[in-house]
Amino acid sequence: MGLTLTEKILQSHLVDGEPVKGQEIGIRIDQTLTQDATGTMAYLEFEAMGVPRVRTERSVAYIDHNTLQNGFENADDHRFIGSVAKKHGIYFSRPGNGICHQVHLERFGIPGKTLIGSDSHTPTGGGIGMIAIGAGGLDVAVAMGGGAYYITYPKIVKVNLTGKLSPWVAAKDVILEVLKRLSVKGGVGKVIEYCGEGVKTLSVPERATITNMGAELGATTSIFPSDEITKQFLEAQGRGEVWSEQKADDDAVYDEIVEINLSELVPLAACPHSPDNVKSVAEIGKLKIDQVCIGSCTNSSLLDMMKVAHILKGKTVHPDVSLSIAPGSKQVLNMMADMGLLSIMIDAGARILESACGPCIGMGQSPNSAGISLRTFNRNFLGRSGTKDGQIYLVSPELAAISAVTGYLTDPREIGDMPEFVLPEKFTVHDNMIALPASEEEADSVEILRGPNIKPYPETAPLENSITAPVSLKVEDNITTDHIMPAGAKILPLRSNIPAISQHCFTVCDETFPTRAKELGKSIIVGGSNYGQGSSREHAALAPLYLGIKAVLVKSFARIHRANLVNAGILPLTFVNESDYDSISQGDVLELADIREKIQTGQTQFDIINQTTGKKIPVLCEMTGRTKDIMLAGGLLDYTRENLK
Ligand code: MIC
Ligand code: SF4
Repeated sequence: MGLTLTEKILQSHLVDGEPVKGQEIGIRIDQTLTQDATGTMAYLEFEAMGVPRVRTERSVAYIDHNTLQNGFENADDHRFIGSVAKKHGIYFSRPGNGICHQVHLERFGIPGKTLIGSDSHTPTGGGIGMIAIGAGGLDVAVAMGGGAYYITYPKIVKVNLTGKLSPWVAAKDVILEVLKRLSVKGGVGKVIEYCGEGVKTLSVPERATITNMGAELGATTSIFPSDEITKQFLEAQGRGEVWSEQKADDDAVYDEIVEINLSELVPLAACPHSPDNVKSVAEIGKLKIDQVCIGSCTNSSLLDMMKVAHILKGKTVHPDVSLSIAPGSKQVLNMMADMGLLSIMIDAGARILESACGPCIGMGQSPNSAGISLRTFNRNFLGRSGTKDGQIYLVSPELAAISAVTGYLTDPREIGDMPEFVLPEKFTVHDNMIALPASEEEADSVEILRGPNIKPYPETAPLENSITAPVSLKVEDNITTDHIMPAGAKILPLRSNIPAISQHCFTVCDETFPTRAKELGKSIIVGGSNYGQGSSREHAALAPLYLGIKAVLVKSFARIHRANLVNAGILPLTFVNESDYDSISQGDVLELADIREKIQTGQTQFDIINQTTGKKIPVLCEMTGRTKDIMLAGGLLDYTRENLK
């Protein structure tokens, strides 16, 4: 029986476990990436492990999220990360060099290799045939130290692409179509592998848009084969030598097959407030807009910018609309300048932003009250834009650009003929904003620069034998990490200070939560299905840890967040009967008797008692050998320290 591409790469990197679907495996990690918003914590954790030099083939630290610097905090974090990188053998992509995923694809990604990154959009690397997975910062720290990365051996979904995109229909519409069909939960436990004749019609940046936003499916990752088109892209980056062909066997067997005829797709938009709330432009109708933002790791490639410039040429942004454009990397911005694209955009009235995440993570450009904003980004969760009642639609750059001109949500096919957009044969390569690490001899003398806002990892303790604690918060289905630990210009600077950032935990849902949880000392959160979807931020586990959360009981978890809870030593429990969710109210006291013993002896299903109502509630707590030991130790940091001894 033939193998899928995913299986080939996973099996060639297998260091622990058996390749059996649903079982935990450990894989060797070739490359890691971090960004600054999760990186400070990841490097504090790496330091705490006491490993002098990274043991990966390539580790890169990017500064792209917190670049607003409206206070000393972000700049201090940048300096800290830069100094850690220099000392410990990590390449450092300086602020201004671009968004981690865009730069990594351009300058570091290698087909057939494994990459984990402390950012949920790390699967962008799947666009060149890597197994690239988003993970918590602590998992990345462990991988930098040479440790394996653990995932559930995934089911594999084949997305069979046929046909060719019609003019002005974009790669973004492909992933929006997949989201429409599979939903934000549809990818959990799965890798999405793109195959079929249609693959050959898509360039690397288009493939990367699709794998990037595959994160919104809840998938472990997404991957395209590495073929002649990948080769050309890498050659144009001056990196042809790292290319290899990567593809599935012809007789590979998949768990599910999704058929997409590219020729049949139409321009789509994800409506507020979920990436899977997808409608066609025709269905949405004539929608007056206030803002357009072009950029983010999903759609900020040179190809995207070429299309946008073509549409804006000789036009003026509509008087009622604000248009911002953030090119994905220094390379993209530089080439836009050389090719004259930048002056077209400036002339049309676009507000050019630095190459960084910017508005995508609420770092500026929040829309007006109840403002309607079209964004080429990947997430439109409630409040993420920084305006609580902002109405965010996720669209392609083509649709965004034409709508900025008309002032209404506009079908880009109205533009008329589409020229062929061809990527340059050679990109401008100048890696002068990537600082190299110190040599091993010099490393000892590199001083780590710590700012006053950088506080250590919160205290953990081994799992108690029994836990009796009240429910401090009950929330609904599809809670995102943006609910649990909001981002934005005010809160992001606190990413390296858990006590301070905890004061914002869950405030989107309930402003009184942080104070209440702290007063209770220890407590439990109850939630619905797909709890913790979205970002990889481990702060969504570390802030609850600091606030005394001992367990989270939900209908189901999103993958990265569940792993982050275990890493933080917080018990992840799921209801055996989802209907029991209704039997618990906020304030009820739950008793988890002999929990340590149960986990130690490998019990995966047991009853907990709602002391307030007297009801017995069966719950699942599935822990494999390694996760069990992590839980008992009080989290991954303690576990790793014990195992490094
Ligand atoms: C995001 O898009 O939500 C982020 C900000 O990039 C996060 C990481 C973070 O919270 O720092 C992600 O996707 O993992
Ligand atoms: Fe940055 Fe937005 Fe991409 Fe996250 S999704 S890495 S915030 S650009």
